[in-house]
Amino acid sequence: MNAYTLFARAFAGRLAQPVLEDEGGSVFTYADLDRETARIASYLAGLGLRRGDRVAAQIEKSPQGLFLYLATLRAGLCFLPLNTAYQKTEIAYFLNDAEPAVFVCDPARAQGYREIAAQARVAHLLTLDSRGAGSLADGVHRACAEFSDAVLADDDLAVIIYTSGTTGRSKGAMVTHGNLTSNAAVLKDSWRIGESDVLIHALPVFHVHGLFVAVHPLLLAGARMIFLRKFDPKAVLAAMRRATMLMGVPTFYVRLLGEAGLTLAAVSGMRLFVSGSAPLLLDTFAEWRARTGCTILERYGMSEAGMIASNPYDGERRGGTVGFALSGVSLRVAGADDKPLGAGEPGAIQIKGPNVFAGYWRMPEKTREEFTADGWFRTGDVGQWSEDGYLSIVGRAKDLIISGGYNVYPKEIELVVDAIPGVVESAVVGIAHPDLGEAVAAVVVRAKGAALSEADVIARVKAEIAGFKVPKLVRFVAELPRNAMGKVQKSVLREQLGRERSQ
Ligand code: MCA
Ligand code: AMP
Repeated sequence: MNAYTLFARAFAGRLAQPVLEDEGGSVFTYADLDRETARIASYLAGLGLRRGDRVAAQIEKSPQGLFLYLATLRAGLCFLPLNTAYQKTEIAYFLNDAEPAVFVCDPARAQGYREIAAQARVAHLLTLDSRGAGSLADGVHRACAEFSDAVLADDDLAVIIYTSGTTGRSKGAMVTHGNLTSNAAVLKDSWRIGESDVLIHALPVFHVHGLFVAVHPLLLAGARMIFLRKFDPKAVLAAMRRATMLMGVPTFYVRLLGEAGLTLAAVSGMRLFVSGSAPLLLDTFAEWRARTGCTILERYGMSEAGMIASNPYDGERRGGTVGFALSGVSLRVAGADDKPLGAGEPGAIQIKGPNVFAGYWRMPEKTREEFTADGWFRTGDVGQWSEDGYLSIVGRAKDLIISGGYNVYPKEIELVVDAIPGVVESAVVGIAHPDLGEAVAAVVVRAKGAALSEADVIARVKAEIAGFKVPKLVRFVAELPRNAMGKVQKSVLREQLGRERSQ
């Protein structure tokens, strides 16, 4: 069914209660949310949009931005959230690939995007700023405040989330209403989310973590969010006085541990800390427990499957593991022949369930490759069971760097670095980083006589692509280490860079 309809039925008895409080202290009730999403849905329908049409959005975090997303669910449109760090060439790719009918961006960027939006035949270029103002808001203002939700089936498309690929070309993961509703219900129950909960929402809302995990189960429970524009450890710490839950990437917890104010007393009202999107280091897990008396609950997910596994709410939350498969999700750790392995044997994590996406947008071949012959989705992560059934993520089969919870595919960065005049070739690897977990590093072979510095490479990449993808470190070598097959040995580079940093 329509995911919004499910949420609305759940909060129908709580319309006068607050759902969201923003940084300026404005409070929105469930009735406000229902009315504003109806207005936006009416407005979009009035533009002539039809079921399944894409609505792309690269907007700053705001309550109105969240309402825009929920309105697209109501109207049976397909939402396409885009990282605010993306630059013009990155945005042009998404617009051309997804062919949205509407693109909503920050007013300050609209002029710069006009040409690429026209080239991609986007019918409506609208704006929305961090205070909820812009041409979208102007249009919505006059729209009808009542809207009948589109009647949808579980397999109807709700969202396309772009994830980078090993070839450097991003793939759009098609997420259905059924994916959203099944995951929302399971998380609400697994983490015991109830109407008295108050979540500190400090995540970006263009990824699964901030847009789905930190919103849907709360709506289903009739709970409340303190909506912070971005993560700031001091603001999060202050919000803990009025909150019960926090969801974050490991970097949130690392940075909060750097705050002297993080004490037993500061967290006394908090009942749950959830971490995910990247591995939580055992040191962080242990230090958090020592400082706060609370045990972080680590869970595991991905854009293609929402949440997959979680440590238990009751029972032992074990550091270095992601617990058990969530209810309704089947999970196996498989060998090279796709046959399940037993405890202690590392293998490919494969999954099945109502949370698994419908495939990659207009990439049927790629979709087929990512599923086994017997229908299991290959996550690209390497896992291992403990004797008593806890799952640990012990590596990645995919060449992926996760920096502060953002995914970076080395190939994409290598293509940009290789295009810099004076570069012969490059290899991009992830190196351990105390704050971000992993940081992007580039190893570059310069052309003879080229006077290219580390700062030059960084500046050139920064001019082209999102800041979180830019190498934090660049090293020059005479040649890249290769194996007998001619493949660059990234493990050798990682080792060399690791040694250099520990000296
Ligand atoms: C910002 N910068 C980064 C990152 N974020 N560099 C590397 N990695 C990052 N993650 C750079 C900027 O380009 C900028 O560079 C400088 O840091 C300061 O930018 P600012 O925006 O102020 O950064 P910040 O506020 O310190 O952000 C760090 C952050 C943020 C709070 C950790 O990255 C964040 O909110 N991450 C959460 C990501 C997330 O939600 N992932 C979920 C994906 P310069 O100064 O050079 O310009 S969903 C997922 O993975 C699955 C489904 C799952 O399981 O959840
Ligand atoms: P994304 O493509 O942004 O959805 O990122 C999904 C990837 O994040 C997964 O395939 C994992 O590699 C990683 N991930 C998510 N949660 C965890 C976790 N708790 N521990 C380790 N890796 C994780």
